[in-house]
Amino acid sequence: MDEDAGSMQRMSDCGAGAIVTKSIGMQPKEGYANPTLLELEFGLLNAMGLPNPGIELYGQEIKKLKKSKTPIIGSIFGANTKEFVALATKMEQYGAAAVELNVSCPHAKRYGLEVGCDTTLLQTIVSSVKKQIHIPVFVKVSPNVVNIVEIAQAAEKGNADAIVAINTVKGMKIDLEIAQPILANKTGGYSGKAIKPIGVRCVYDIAQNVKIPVIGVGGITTGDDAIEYFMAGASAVQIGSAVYYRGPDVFKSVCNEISVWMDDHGYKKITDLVGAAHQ
Ligand code: RRO
Repeated sequence: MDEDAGSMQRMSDCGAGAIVTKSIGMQPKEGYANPTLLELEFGLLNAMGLPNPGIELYGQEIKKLKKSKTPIIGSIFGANTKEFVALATKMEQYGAAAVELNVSCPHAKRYGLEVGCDTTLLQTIVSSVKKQIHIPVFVKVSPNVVNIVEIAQAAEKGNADAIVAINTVKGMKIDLEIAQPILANKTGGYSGKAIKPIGVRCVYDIAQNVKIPVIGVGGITTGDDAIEYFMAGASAVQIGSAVYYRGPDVFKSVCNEISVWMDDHGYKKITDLVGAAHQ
């Protein structure tokens, strides 16, 4: 989603507080062959393959959307420091309110995890981007690592403004009749309800070990899910797969559900919930 102004406008109209773009790279990219997305019992499995129009063309989409006033978080992926700096600079020029460095796609050859697993490289990328632009820099980290806290700390050392946790969990679905993985790429990233406990655990661990804010994402479908992430230490949350399950009105619905829960339980501010599970 969010590869073009139309889909982003729709999310904005439906009450999203900010919009994270599809991850954008240096060149246009078609993505993997179909099948690229499967609905499984408890979530979605995707191997889209970073399809995007490339940073030059993408500027037009952001410009079309600028009228909506909803902050845009420009998600970017690169193969090296130079590419991340160039992409972030463009996103700032286009008017993005922040950039999100995607160093965590589970099936992006040369991009994604190759970058996001190397703490030294990650710190260099983040600090180089930070020196170049003036808008906040978020770093989206992967659960498919031995120690997600180390990765988040490397981003913090590079002066990241926030950590976004988590990207999808690496998975596979095999068709019994043909005895083959169904996705053309064979492996993919699992999202939706099934991964919420993994995301909550990652946010909890990261929040305990970094000083910068954490943005929680992974399986948030209801207000209760968002509150769980707040209690784990998230200051804000992102919603992706739930748009598929509940439609684009999910943003308003989740906000209303959070408000009702807070009223029922005597909470006045979201900040009173943030990190409550650590006390
Ligand atoms: O495009 C994708 O296949 C993709 C990306 Br960029 C990502 O960050 N996470 C994911 O599950 N899929």
